[in-house]
Amino acid sequence: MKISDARVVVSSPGRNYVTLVIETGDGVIGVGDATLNGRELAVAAYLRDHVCPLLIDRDARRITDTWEYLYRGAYWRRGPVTMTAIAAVDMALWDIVGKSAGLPVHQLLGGAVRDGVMVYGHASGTDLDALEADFSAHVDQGYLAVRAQCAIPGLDSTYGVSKSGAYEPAGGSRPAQDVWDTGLYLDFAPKMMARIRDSFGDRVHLLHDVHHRLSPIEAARLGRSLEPYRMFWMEDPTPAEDQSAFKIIREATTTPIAVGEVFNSIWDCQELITNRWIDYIRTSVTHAGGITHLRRIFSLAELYGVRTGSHGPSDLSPIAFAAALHLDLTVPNFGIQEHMNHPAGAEQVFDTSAEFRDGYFHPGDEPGLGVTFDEEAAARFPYNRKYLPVNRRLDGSVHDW
Ligand code: CS2
Ligand code: MG
Repeated sequence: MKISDARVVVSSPGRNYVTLVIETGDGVIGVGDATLNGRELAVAAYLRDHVCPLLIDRDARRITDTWEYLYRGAYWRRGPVTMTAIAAVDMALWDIVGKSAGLPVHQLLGGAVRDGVMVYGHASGTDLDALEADFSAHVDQGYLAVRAQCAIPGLDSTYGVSKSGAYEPAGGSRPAQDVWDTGLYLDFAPKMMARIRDSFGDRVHLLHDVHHRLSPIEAARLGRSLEPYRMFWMEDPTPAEDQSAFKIIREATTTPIAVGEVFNSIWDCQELITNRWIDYIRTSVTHAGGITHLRRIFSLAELYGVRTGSHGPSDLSPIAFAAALHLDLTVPNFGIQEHMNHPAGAEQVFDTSAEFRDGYFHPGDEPGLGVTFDEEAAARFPYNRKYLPVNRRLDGSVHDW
Protein backbone atom coordinates (compact mmCIF):
# COMPACT_ATOMS: atom_id res chain seq x y z
CA MET A 1 0.00 0.00 0.00
CA LYS A 2 2.39 2.71 -1.22
CA ILE A 3 1.78 6.41 -0.68
CA SER A 4 1.44 8.08 -4.09
CA ASP A 5 0.56 11.63 -3.02
CA ALA A 6 0.59 13.87 0.08
CA ARG A 7 -0.86 17.37 -0.12
CA VAL A 8 -1.51 20.19 2.36
CA VAL A 9 -4.76 22.16 2.21
CA VAL A 10 -4.93 25.46 4.09
CA SER A 11 -8.49 26.77 4.18
CA SER A 12 -10.76 28.91 6.28
CA PRO A 13 -14.33 27.52 6.45
CA GLY A 14 -15.47 29.58 9.43
CA ARG A 15 -11.88 29.69 10.73
CA ASN A 16 -8.40 28.64 9.57
CA TYR A 17 -7.63 24.92 9.35
CA VAL A 18 -4.64 23.04 7.95
CA THR A 19 -5.45 19.58 6.58
CA LEU A 20 -3.05 16.94 5.28
CA VAL A 21 -4.41 14.59 2.60
CA ILE A 22 -2.45 11.39 1.94
CA GLU A 23 -3.39 9.14 -0.99
CA THR A 24 -2.20 5.63 -1.79
CA GLY A 25 -1.58 4.14 -5.21
CA ASP A 26 -4.76 2.07 -4.89
CA GLY A 27 -6.81 5.20 -4.23
CA VAL A 28 -7.30 5.11 -0.46
CA ILE A 29 -7.33 8.63 1.00
CA GLY A 30 -6.49 9.50 4.61
CA VAL A 31 -6.76 12.88 6.28
CA GLY A 32 -5.03 14.50 9.26
CA ASP A 33 -5.42 17.78 11.13
CA ALA A 34 -2.36 20.07 11.19
CA THR A 35 -3.89 23.23 12.64
CA LEU A 36 -1.80 25.37 14.98
CA ASN A 37 -3.90 28.40 15.84
CA GLY A 38 -2.16 31.63 14.84
CA ARG A 39 0.84 29.84 13.31
CA GLU A 40 -0.89 27.69 10.66
CA LEU A 41 1.47 28.44 7.76
CA ALA A 42 4.53 27.31 9.75
CA VAL A 43 3.11 23.79 9.95
CA ALA A 44 1.87 23.89 6.35
CA ALA A 45 5.38 24.76 5.15
CA TYR A 46 7.03 22.14 7.38
CA LEU A 47 4.73 19.53 5.90
CA ARG A 48 4.75 20.72 2.30
CA ASP A 49 8.47 21.52 1.98
CA HIS A 50 10.07 18.92 4.24
CA VAL A 51 7.75 16.02 5.10
CA CYS A 52 5.45 15.30 2.14
CA PRO A 53 8.33 14.52 -0.28
CA LEU A 54 9.60 11.89 2.20
CA LEU A 55 6.21 10.14 2.35
CA ILE A 56 6.03 9.21 -1.34
CA ASP A 57 6.48 5.45 -1.94
CA ARG A 58 6.42 4.70 1.83
CA ASP A 59 4.09 1.87 2.93
CA ALA A 60 1.04 3.59 4.49
CA ARG A 61 0.58 0.64 6.86
CA ARG A 62 3.93 1.24 8.60
CA ILE A 63 2.47 3.89 10.92
CA THR A 64 4.93 3.52 13.80
CA ASP A 65 7.96 3.33 11.50
CA THR A 66 6.81 6.51 9.74
CA TRP A 67 6.39 8.21 13.11
CA GLU A 68 9.90 7.18 14.20
CA TYR A 69 11.31 8.15 10.79
CA LEU A 70 9.82 11.67 10.94
CA TYR A 71 10.59 12.21 14.65
CA ARG A 72 14.16 10.89 14.85
CA GLY A 73 15.04 11.53 11.22
CA ALA A 74 14.53 15.29 11.53
CA TYR A 75 17.24 15.50 14.22
CA TRP A 76 15.55 18.74 15.43
CA ARG A 77 12.70 17.32 17.46
CA ARG A 78 9.69 18.20 19.63
CA GLY A 79 7.97 21.60 19.61
CA PRO A 80 4.48 22.54 18.36
CA VAL A 81 5.30 22.84 14.64
CA THR A 82 7.21 19.57 14.28
CA MET A 83 4.82 17.53 16.42
CA THR A 84 1.70 18.96 14.74
CA ALA A 85 3.14 18.02 11.35
CA ILE A 86 3.95 14.48 12.52
CA ALA A 87 0.48 14.26 14.08
CA ALA A 88 -1.23 15.06 10.79
CA VAL A 89 0.71 12.30 9.02
CA ASP A 90 -0.11 9.90 11.84
CA MET A 91 -3.84 10.62 11.81
CA ALA A 92 -3.97 10.26 8.02
CA LEU A 93 -2.18 6.88 8.13
CA TRP A 94 -4.51 5.51 10.82
CA ASP A 95 -7.39 6.74 8.63
CA ILE A 96 -5.98 4.92 5.58
CA VAL A 97 -5.31 1.66 7.43
CA GLY A 98 -8.82 1.72 8.91
CA LYS A 99 -10.41 2.37 5.53
CA SER A 100 -8.39 -0.37 3.82
CA ALA A 101 -9.31 -2.84 6.58
CA GLY A 102 -12.93 -1.72 6.61
CA LEU A 103 -12.66 -0.97 10.34
CA PRO A 104 -13.14 2.19 12.44
CA VAL A 105 -9.89 3.31 14.06
CA HIS A 106 -11.20 2.50 17.54
CA GLN A 107 -11.28 -1.17 16.55
CA LEU A 108 -7.68 -0.96 15.36
CA LEU A 109 -6.80 0.43 18.81
CA GLY A 110 -8.12 -2.59 20.69
CA GLY A 111 -11.80 -1.78 20.64
CA ALA A 112 -14.12 0.26 22.84
CA VAL A 113 -13.92 -0.06 26.64
CA ARG A 114 -16.92 2.31 27.06
CA ASP A 115 -20.15 2.99 25.24
CA GLY A 116 -19.51 6.68 24.75
CA VAL A 117 -17.10 9.54 25.46
CA MET A 118 -18.24 12.04 28.10
CA VAL A 119 -17.55 15.58 26.89
CA TYR A 120 -17.61 19.02 28.45
CA GLY A 121 -18.93 22.14 26.76
CA HIS A 122 -17.95 25.79 27.17
CA ALA A 123 -20.29 28.17 29.00
CA SER A 124 -19.31 31.81 29.33
CA GLY A 125 -20.81 35.19 30.06
CA THR A 126 -20.07 38.88 30.14
CA ASP A 127 -21.47 38.81 33.69
CA LEU A 128 -22.72 36.20 36.17
CA ASP A 129 -26.31 36.34 34.86
CA ALA A 130 -25.14 35.70 31.30
CA LEU A 131 -22.84 32.90 32.48
CA GLU A 132 -25.69 31.25 34.38
CA ALA A 133 -27.93 31.44 31.32
CA ASP A 134 -25.27 29.93 29.04
CA PHE A 135 -24.46 27.24 31.60
CA SER A 136 -28.17 26.40 31.79
CA ALA A 137 -28.36 26.19 27.99
CA HIS A 138 -25.53 23.64 27.99
CA VAL A 139 -27.23 21.58 30.70
CA ASP A 140 -30.44 21.68 28.64
CA GLN A 141 -28.50 20.41 25.61
CA GLY A 142 -27.54 17.37 27.66
CA TYR A 143 -23.96 18.16 28.71
CA LEU A 144 -23.03 16.39 31.94
CA ALA A 145 -19.95 18.61 32.31
CA VAL A 146 -19.59 22.32 31.57
CA ARG A 147 -16.69 24.74 31.76
CA ALA A 148 -17.47 28.15 33.26
CA GLN A 149 -15.66 31.33 32.22
CA CYS A 150 -16.84 34.85 32.98
CA ALA A 151 -15.72 38.40 32.27
CA ILE A 152 -13.85 39.82 35.25
CA PRO A 153 -15.48 43.02 36.55
CA GLY A 154 -13.05 45.88 35.99
CA LEU A 155 -11.27 44.24 33.04
CA ASP A 156 -12.21 45.10 29.48
CA SER A 157 -11.55 41.61 28.06
CA THR A 158 -11.08 38.13 29.52
CA TYR A 159 -10.01 34.78 28.05
CA GLY A 160 -12.88 32.56 27.08
CA VAL A 161 -15.56 35.25 26.95
CA SER A 162 -17.07 36.60 23.76
CA LYS A 163 -18.92 39.90 23.71
CA SER A 164 -21.08 38.59 20.84
CA GLY A 165 -21.54 35.14 19.31
CA ALA A 166 -19.33 32.11 19.68
CA TYR A 167 -15.93 32.63 21.32
CA GLU A 168 -13.03 32.56 18.84
CA PRO A 169 -9.73 33.75 20.28
CA ALA A 170 -7.89 34.23 16.97
CA GLY A 171 -8.93 37.46 15.29
CA GLY A 172 -7.63 40.50 13.49
CA SER A 173 -4.68 41.06 11.17
CA ARG A 174 -2.62 41.85 14.28
CA PRO A 175 -2.93 40.42 17.81
CA ALA A 176 -5.72 41.94 19.87
CA GLN A 177 -4.59 43.28 23.23
CA ASP A 178 -6.24 41.87 26.34
CA VAL A 179 -5.82 43.38 29.79
CA TRP A 180 -5.23 41.36 32.93
CA ASP A 181 -5.12 41.80 36.69
CA THR A 182 -4.52 38.77 38.89
CA GLY A 183 -6.00 40.35 42.03
CA LEU A 184 -9.32 41.11 40.36
CA TYR A 185 -9.40 37.57 38.97
CA LEU A 186 -8.57 35.82 42.26
CA ASP A 187 -11.27 37.78 44.08
CA PHE A 188 -13.90 37.04 41.42
CA ALA A 189 -13.26 33.40 40.45
CA PRO A 190 -14.80 31.88 43.62
CA LYS A 191 -17.90 34.05 43.11
CA MET A 192 -18.24 32.55 39.62
CA MET A 193 -18.24 29.00 40.95
CA ALA A 194 -20.49 29.86 43.92
CA ARG A 195 -23.09 31.20 41.50
CA ILE A 196 -22.99 28.04 39.40
CA ARG A 197 -23.21 25.71 42.40
CA ASP A 198 -26.02 27.80 43.95
CA SER A 199 -28.00 27.57 40.71
CA PHE A 200 -27.23 24.01 39.57
CA GLY A 201 -26.12 22.16 42.69
CA ASP A 202 -23.44 19.49 42.45
CA ARG A 203 -25.07 17.41 39.72
CA VAL A 204 -23.14 18.94 36.81
CA HIS A 205 -19.36 18.54 36.54
CA LEU A 206 -17.89 22.05 36.83
CA LEU A 207 -14.61 22.95 35.11
CA HIS A 208 -12.63 26.18 34.81
CA ASP A 209 -9.65 27.24 32.70
CA VAL A 210 -7.17 29.58 34.39
CA HIS A 211 -5.24 29.68 31.11
CA HIS A 212 -1.66 29.80 32.42
CA ARG A 213 -2.06 33.07 34.31
CA LEU A 214 -1.07 32.57 37.92
CA SER A 215 2.13 32.12 39.89
CA PRO A 216 2.37 28.81 41.77
CA ILE A 217 1.35 30.32 45.12
CA GLU A 218 -1.51 32.27 43.50
CA ALA A 219 -2.67 29.00 41.91
CA ALA A 220 -2.45 27.33 45.33
CA ARG A 221 -4.64 30.12 46.74
CA LEU A 222 -7.13 29.74 43.89
CA GLY A 223 -7.30 25.98 44.30
CA ARG A 224 -8.02 26.38 48.03
CA SER A 225 -10.69 29.01 47.37
CA LEU A 226 -12.45 26.67 44.90
CA GLU A 227 -12.49 23.61 47.15
CA PRO A 228 -16.04 24.28 48.44
CA TYR A 229 -17.33 24.09 44.83
CA ARG A 230 -16.13 20.53 44.08
CA MET A 231 -14.45 21.41 40.80
CA PHE A 232 -13.99 18.65 38.25
CA TRP A 233 -10.74 20.48 37.52
CA MET A 234 -8.96 23.79 37.37
CA GLU A 235 -7.02 23.92 34.13
CA ASP A 236 -3.61 25.38 33.37
CA PRO A 237 -3.31 27.21 36.71
CA THR A 238 0.27 28.23 35.98
CA PRO A 239 2.49 28.14 32.84
CA ALA A 240 2.81 24.43 32.06
CA GLU A 241 6.48 24.38 31.15
CA ASP A 242 7.43 25.13 34.77
CA GLN A 243 6.63 21.57 35.82
CA SER A 244 8.09 21.72 39.34
CA ALA A 245 5.74 24.62 40.15
CA PHE A 246 2.93 22.08 40.31
CA LYS A 247 4.45 20.55 43.44
CA ILE A 248 3.64 23.77 45.26
CA ILE A 249 0.05 23.78 44.01
CA ARG A 250 -0.45 20.07 44.69
CA GLU A 251 0.71 20.38 48.29
CA ALA A 252 -1.70 23.26 48.94
CA THR A 253 -5.03 22.11 47.56
CA THR A 254 -7.26 19.15 46.72
CA THR A 255 -8.81 20.91 43.71
CA PRO A 256 -8.00 18.59 40.76
CA ILE A 257 -5.52 19.96 38.22
CA ALA A 258 -5.56 19.55 34.42
CA VAL A 259 -2.59 20.52 32.26
CA GLY A 260 -1.17 19.77 28.86
CA GLU A 261 -2.82 21.41 25.87
CA VAL A 262 0.41 23.28 25.07
CA PHE A 263 2.55 20.15 25.42
CA ASN A 264 3.83 18.32 22.35
CA SER A 265 5.48 15.18 23.69
CA ILE A 266 5.62 12.67 26.53
CA TRP A 267 8.79 14.32 27.74
CA ASP A 268 6.94 17.61 28.29
CA CYS A 269 4.67 16.00 30.88
CA GLN A 270 6.77 13.12 32.21
CA GLU A 271 7.61 14.89 35.52
CA LEU A 272 4.02 16.04 36.09
CA ILE A 273 2.67 12.53 35.56
CA THR A 274 5.29 10.48 37.40
CA ASN A 275 5.11 12.81 40.42
CA ARG A 276 1.29 12.75 40.34
CA TRP A 277 1.28 16.54 40.40
CA ILE A 278 -1.72 16.59 38.05
CA ASP A 279 -5.00 14.68 37.77
CA TYR A 280 -5.73 15.02 34.04
CA ILE A 281 -3.39 15.22 31.07
CA ARG A 282 -4.74 17.53 28.34
CA THR A 283 -2.43 16.78 25.42
CA SER A 284 -4.21 16.85 22.07
CA VAL A 285 -4.02 14.44 19.15
CA THR A 286 -3.00 17.31 16.84
CA HIS A 287 -0.28 19.02 18.88
CA ALA A 288 1.21 15.94 20.59
CA GLY A 289 2.29 13.79 17.67
CA GLY A 290 -0.97 12.10 16.69
CA ILE A 291 -2.72 8.93 17.84
CA THR A 292 0.54 6.96 18.03
CA HIS A 293 2.24 9.31 20.48
CA LEU A 294 -0.86 10.30 22.42
CA ARG A 295 -1.45 6.60 23.18
CA ARG A 296 2.00 6.50 24.80
CA ILE A 297 1.28 9.56 26.92
CA PHE A 298 -2.04 8.11 28.03
CA SER A 299 -0.40 4.77 28.89
CA LEU A 300 2.22 6.51 31.05
CA ALA A 301 -0.55 8.50 32.72
CA GLU A 302 -2.47 5.31 33.46
CA LEU A 303 0.48 3.93 35.46
CA TYR A 304 0.24 6.93 37.83
CA GLY A 305 -3.52 7.27 38.14
CA VAL A 306 -3.67 10.30 35.87
CA ARG A 307 -6.68 10.40 33.60
CA THR A 308 -7.09 11.83 30.12
CA GLY A 309 -8.75 15.16 29.39
CA SER A 310 -7.86 15.89 25.77
CA HIS A 311 -7.89 19.40 24.40
CA GLY A 312 -10.69 19.74 21.84
CA PRO A 313 -11.33 23.40 20.93
CA SER A 314 -12.87 24.67 17.71
CA ASP A 315 -9.33 25.49 16.52
CA LEU A 316 -8.66 21.78 16.09
CA SER A 317 -10.58 20.49 13.08
CA PRO A 318 -13.37 17.86 13.07
CA ILE A 319 -10.68 15.39 11.94
CA ALA A 320 -8.80 15.92 15.21
CA PHE A 321 -11.99 15.71 17.26
CA ALA A 322 -12.86 12.40 15.59
CA ALA A 323 -9.35 11.02 16.14
CA ALA A 324 -9.56 12.04 19.80
CA LEU A 325 -12.90 10.24 20.18
CA HIS A 326 -11.51 7.01 18.71
CA LEU A 327 -8.68 7.08 21.26
CA ASP A 328 -10.94 8.21 24.14
CA LEU A 329 -13.24 5.25 23.45
CA THR A 330 -10.39 2.76 23.93
CA VAL A 331 -8.22 3.98 26.82
CA PRO A 332 -8.91 2.61 30.32
CA ASN A 333 -7.89 5.86 32.08
CA PHE A 334 -10.23 8.14 30.17
CA GLY A 335 -11.34 11.22 32.10
CA ILE A 336 -13.21 13.63 29.85
CA GLN A 337 -13.05 15.12 26.34
CA GLU A 338 -13.33 18.80 25.55
CA HIS A 339 -15.92 19.70 22.95
CA MET A 340 -16.51 23.01 21.20
CA ASN A 341 -18.81 23.35 18.19
CA HIS A 342 -16.93 24.08 14.98
CA PRO A 343 -17.80 27.39 13.30
CA ALA A 344 -20.54 27.76 10.70
CA GLY A 345 -19.02 26.89 7.34
CA ALA A 346 -16.83 24.07 8.61
CA GLU A 347 -19.61 21.60 7.83
CA GLN A 348 -19.26 22.50 4.14
CA VAL A 349 -15.72 21.10 4.18
CA PHE A 350 -15.71 18.45 6.93
CA ASP A 351 -18.39 15.76 7.17
CA THR A 352 -18.13 13.69 10.34
CA SER A 353 -19.85 10.54 11.61
CA ALA A 354 -19.30 11.62 15.24
CA GLU A 355 -22.57 12.01 17.14
CA PHE A 356 -23.57 13.66 20.43
CA ARG A 357 -26.20 12.06 22.65
CA ASP A 358 -27.08 12.75 26.29
CA GLY A 359 -23.69 14.19 27.20
CA TYR A 360 -21.61 11.62 25.33
CA PHE A 361 -20.00 11.57 21.89
CA HIS A 362 -19.33 8.50 19.76
CA PRO A 363 -17.07 8.63 16.66
CA GLY A 364 -19.24 6.16 14.77
CA ASP A 365 -18.23 2.89 13.10
CA GLU A 366 -17.29 4.18 9.67
CA PRO A 367 -13.98 2.72 8.44
CA GLY A 368 -11.05 4.93 9.41
CA LEU A 369 -11.63 8.16 11.37
CA GLY A 370 -15.12 8.71 9.95
CA VAL A 371 -14.49 12.19 8.54
CA THR A 372 -14.75 13.18 4.87
CA PHE A 373 -12.76 16.24 3.75
CA ASP A 374 -14.06 18.08 0.65
CA GLU A 375 -11.03 19.62 -1.05
CA GLU A 376 -13.08 21.42 -3.68
CA ALA A 377 -15.25 23.05 -1.04
CA ALA A 378 -12.12 23.92 0.97
CA ALA A 379 -10.78 25.85 -2.02
CA ARG A 380 -13.73 28.21 -1.67
CA PHE A 381 -12.44 29.38 1.74
CA PRO A 382 -9.00 30.99 1.31
CA TYR A 383 -6.66 31.35 4.28
CA ASN A 384 -7.13 34.46 6.35
CA ARG A 385 -4.23 35.22 8.71
CA LYS A 386 -5.42 35.65 12.29
CA TYR A 387 -3.50 36.09 15.53
CA LEU A 388 -4.17 35.01 19.09
CA PRO A 389 -4.41 37.93 21.53
CA VAL A 390 -1.51 39.29 23.56
CA ASN A 391 -2.22 39.85 27.25
CA ARG A 392 -0.88 42.81 29.19
CA ARG A 393 -1.07 43.65 32.89
CA LEU A 394 -2.48 46.98 34.03
CA ASP A 395 1.08 48.38 34.08
CA GLY A 396 1.47 47.50 30.38
CA SER A 397 3.87 44.56 30.76
CA VAL A 398 3.17 41.35 28.84
CA HIS A 399 1.47 38.54 30.74
CA ASP A 400 0.54 34.99 29.71
CA TRP A 401 -2.57 34.96 27.54
C1 CS2 B 1 -8.37 26.73 25.63
C2 CS2 B 1 -8.11 26.76 24.17
O1 CS2 B 1 -10.07 25.16 25.17
C3 CS2 B 1 -9.19 25.49 25.95
O2 CS2 B 1 -8.91 24.86 26.99
O3 CS2 B 1 -7.21 26.78 26.41
O4 CS2 B 1 -9.28 27.12 23.55
C4 CS2 B 1 -7.01 27.70 23.72
O5 CS2 B 1 -7.26 29.01 24.21
C5 CS2 B 1 -7.00 27.71 22.19
O6 CS2 B 1 -6.87 26.40 21.72
C6 CS2 B 1 -5.89 28.58 21.66
O7 CS2 B 1 -5.92 28.52 20.26
MG1 MG C 1 -7.29 25.50 28.05
